[in-house]
Amino acid sequence: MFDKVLIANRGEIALRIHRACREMGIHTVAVHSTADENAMHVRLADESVCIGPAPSADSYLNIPNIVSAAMITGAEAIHPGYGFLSENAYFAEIVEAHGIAFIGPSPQHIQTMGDKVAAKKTMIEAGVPVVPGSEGAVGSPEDARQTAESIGYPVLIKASGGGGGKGMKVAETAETLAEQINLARREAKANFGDESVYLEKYLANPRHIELQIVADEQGGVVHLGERDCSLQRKHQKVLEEAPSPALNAAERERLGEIGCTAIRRLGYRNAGTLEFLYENGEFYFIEMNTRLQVEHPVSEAISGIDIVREQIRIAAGAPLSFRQKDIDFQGHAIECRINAEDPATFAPWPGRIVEYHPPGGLGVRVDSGLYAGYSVPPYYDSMIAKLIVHGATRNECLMRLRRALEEFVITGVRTTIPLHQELTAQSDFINGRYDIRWLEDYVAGQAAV
Ligand code: MV4
Repeated sequence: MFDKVLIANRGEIALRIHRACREMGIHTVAVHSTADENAMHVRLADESVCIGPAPSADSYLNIPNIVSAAMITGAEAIHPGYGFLSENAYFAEIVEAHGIAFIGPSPQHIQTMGDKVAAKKTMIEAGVPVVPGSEGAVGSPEDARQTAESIGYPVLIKASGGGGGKGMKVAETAETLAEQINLARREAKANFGDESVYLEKYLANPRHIELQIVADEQGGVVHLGERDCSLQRKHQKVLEEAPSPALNAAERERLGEIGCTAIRRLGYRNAGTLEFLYENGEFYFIEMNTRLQVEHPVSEAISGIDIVREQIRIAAGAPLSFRQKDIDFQGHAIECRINAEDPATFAPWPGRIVEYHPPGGLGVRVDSGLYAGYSVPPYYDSMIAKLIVHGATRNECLMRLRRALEEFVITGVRTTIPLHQELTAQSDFINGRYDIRWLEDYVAGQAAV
């Protein structure tokens, strides 16, 4: 096992990784920008190295500085967390070229899944159902027109280099296809430096359901169940739950089978997430995330598995410490992402935390680097805490969540806690009746009142 791990991230996830390391007897190295010298994970880590000024491009994305920090401190492995360099194949390659273990998949798998056209092709070959669409990137306007005709309108135009919803355009009819493709190409070129796009049948009201998997170097592959991540606003997840209230036992079983079979065929290692759209009882693969995700704690809650611990073990060459049959899914879990934002307008609200009183009690977990007196810097993502609640049933979980939200005190900045209180009181949410459009519609409705 490693003796020392460098944590190439900040905020709650840096703290989360530190905690897993500590429990494994592993020393930690925190790296931080000048804006984060007072961060909780920096205080707790065994060592810390300043890697640059506040802007991410100069610090958390600064590969030479991060690799140098690992070399100087003698770290044997780097955990990239999520965001920043976590899905940068070049970073993974550089890290490995310096004799340091990258706690994640191989650079090749990161590369393939980062190219959405290649990812889809790979998944088709691995027997995974995908959204009907073009075979690879579209060519000439005539080729696109024919493909769209055979898929049927409306069609969605997606960027090969995209993901996360950037550069998507809908063509309702043949008349607007060429124009929408041009718009999508221009956006794709500007955002990803790659103007290739592909077409998919546009699904009107799907749910977003993703499968968490972990895989070791010895061919062990286990899924930790699905998460329903349909409650999103502007492609930012707001609340996630596991299991999905939309699936029955047979559908759940089928999803697990599809996912594990594919991961085995791919020879993928470490933690990963297969993203699907789910509509009318069918799953359609859209993308794969080759990193630890923000919402991983809901899977930990229902499976009892420490995903970060497994990631570290896998990177050190150890086999998974369990098989699929050892996983005994228990109850229901919900995560609320708490952002330093105005709860109505979502305007970022950085500033100094005056009071901080997180909720506690049975089945309540708070992942956060906050403390009274801490200043939320304006340079990074506005998520400041995650509240994860676990209960024997969805109803118990929901009652517990409302109780925990009521206890949560954060003053000095505005937060999205009131939004979660409203959301968890809505009958559609209570009944599990929501799709990927629901939250956006709800927010628009509230703004109109
Ligand atoms: C789609 C879709 C409808 N039909 N693909 C958005 C982000 C990217 N990961 C994929 N996305 C979508 N792909 C087809 N063929 C609708 C979305 C989508 C969405 C997906 C998941 C969660 C929230 C969403 C919000 C808007 C659009």
